[in-house]
Amino acid sequence: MKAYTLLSALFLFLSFSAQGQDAIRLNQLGYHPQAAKTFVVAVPSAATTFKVVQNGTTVFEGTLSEVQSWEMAGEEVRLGDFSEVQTPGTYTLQIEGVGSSHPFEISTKIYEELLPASVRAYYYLRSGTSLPEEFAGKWHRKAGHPDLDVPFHPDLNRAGTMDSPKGWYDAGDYGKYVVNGAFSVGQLLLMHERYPGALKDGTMNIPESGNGISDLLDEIKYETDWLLTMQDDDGGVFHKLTCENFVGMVMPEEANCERLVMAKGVGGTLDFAAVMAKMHRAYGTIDETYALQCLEASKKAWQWALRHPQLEFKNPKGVITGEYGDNHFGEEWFWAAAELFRATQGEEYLDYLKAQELSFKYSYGDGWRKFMELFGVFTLLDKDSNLPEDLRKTYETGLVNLADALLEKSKSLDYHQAVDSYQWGSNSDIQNTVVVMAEAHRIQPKADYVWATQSALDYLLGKNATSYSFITGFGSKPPKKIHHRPSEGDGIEDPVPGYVVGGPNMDRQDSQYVDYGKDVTPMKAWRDEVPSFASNEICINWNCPLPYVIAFYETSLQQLKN
Ligand code: 9MR
Repeated sequence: MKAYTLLSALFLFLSFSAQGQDAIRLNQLGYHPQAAKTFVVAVPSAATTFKVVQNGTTVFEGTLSEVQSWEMAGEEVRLGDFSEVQTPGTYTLQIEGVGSSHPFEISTKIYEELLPASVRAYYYLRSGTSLPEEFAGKWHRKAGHPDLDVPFHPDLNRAGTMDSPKGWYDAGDYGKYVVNGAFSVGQLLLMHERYPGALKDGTMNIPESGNGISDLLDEIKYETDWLLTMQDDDGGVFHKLTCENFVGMVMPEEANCERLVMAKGVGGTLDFAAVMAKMHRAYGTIDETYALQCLEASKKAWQWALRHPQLEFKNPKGVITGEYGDNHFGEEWFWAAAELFRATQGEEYLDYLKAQELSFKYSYGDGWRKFMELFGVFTLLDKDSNLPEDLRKTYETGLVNLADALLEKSKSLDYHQAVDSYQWGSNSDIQNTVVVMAEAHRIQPKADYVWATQSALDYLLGKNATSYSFITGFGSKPPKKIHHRPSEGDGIEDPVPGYVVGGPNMDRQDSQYVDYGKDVTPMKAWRDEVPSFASNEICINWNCPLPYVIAFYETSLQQLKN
């Protein structure tokens, strides 16, 4: 009887603390001492106050806001702020009738591990190589997909085969797609340009660590080496290398469906042109031969695009792996012209830029199709880009206006994110809205851009409508059941760390396999379930803003302090 009473008391205690941990939404990693420290209580009790507690002692008492109704989240919430607490240490929040939050840190080292992990995540996606334990820890694995002698899809009517080794797997699947590979390389190179010292040699424990070159650049080169193989002799770039269909949730070496090289398209070719010109700049002083090879490849791709300005890639009949399809190439033309102009100062590229009118709109969903126009702007607004003054003014105004519009939006929307449409990969939209603000900050610094960036990080790490951290291996309640073949196939409980999952997706294209419940709201349309390819997959273009966002946040927070 006694044991029974004790057990039920323990059960009550555990469910009470689980309730508090689910209801109190905060950054599960914690906060920098001088950060804005805000949280949300999603099951408002009558309580109007909260406590910050350390080792059983209350160090701060604060007042909760009035109840607010958040429609996209589908919640009644109260908000709290304990920015005044600045002493490093481990704390919890406590609210009467609700319970206790996850423990969190106040520390200057909050993002110390996540920054390199967000790029090491690409190492784990390397195709065509084994991942030895020395680098991959418990997620070590055999090599898969050497991608030598790969045949062409029958629609190409082309005899022979092609060698196309290396590169990263795109996502939870084992395909390699030029559009998304180039997009991700472009954003990682932006990180390298802005914060060249953030991931220097030796910071990521990858096989190239110790070679005297930034680990970030080494990881990027694993992908650009592959991208270069995808260029045909005429300059056009094959769109993808995948099987016709997706395989089961098995390890790379067991995923043995026939891989095929698919047709060329102008979208992928222009993305390729853009990143090769960017890589040329990044590698100029490191490896001149490689840098020149990249520039030549870029120019050749541009010339091919001029000859095929409308050639759209479409999945051949019977192929259902990712399409990365597009039929509007304005953004890709602009990005390629911007990078080629920056790399060569060529008049023909400048003429092209002059003729373009940009929209300066943020389009939600499918960032890999739409965001590159802004990549072009970011590149052109660097001081040494030699951009004519009138164009510079136009781009600066467009960018700052867009950033301010997003900032305003973020103040009024649920969980203070500048996103009003939660689509496939919404966690990348959350990040890219603040990338826009971070780039605007270079022109017109504003503390609010920094706080919005922190708010995006808070969201990704637990201050959101699901109460989960959206990054594998980080936070007290991270996703465990991601749609990622090696994480499922390796038999190891913890998924491979450092991945941002797709996030809430109101379109729920996987609802045939996943029960989202009745009347699920946009910000809750996420499930930690392996079959949820539309909300819980991981993908190279969703991780690439993260190192930049962290580096921007940390650097500018430091500047605010000084
Ligand atoms: O991220 C892509 C998303 O924007 C598209 O709406 C979706 C459907 O076309 O495809 C997503 O990309 C997937 C790709 O097609 C195949 N590899 C996994 C990608 C992430 O889910």
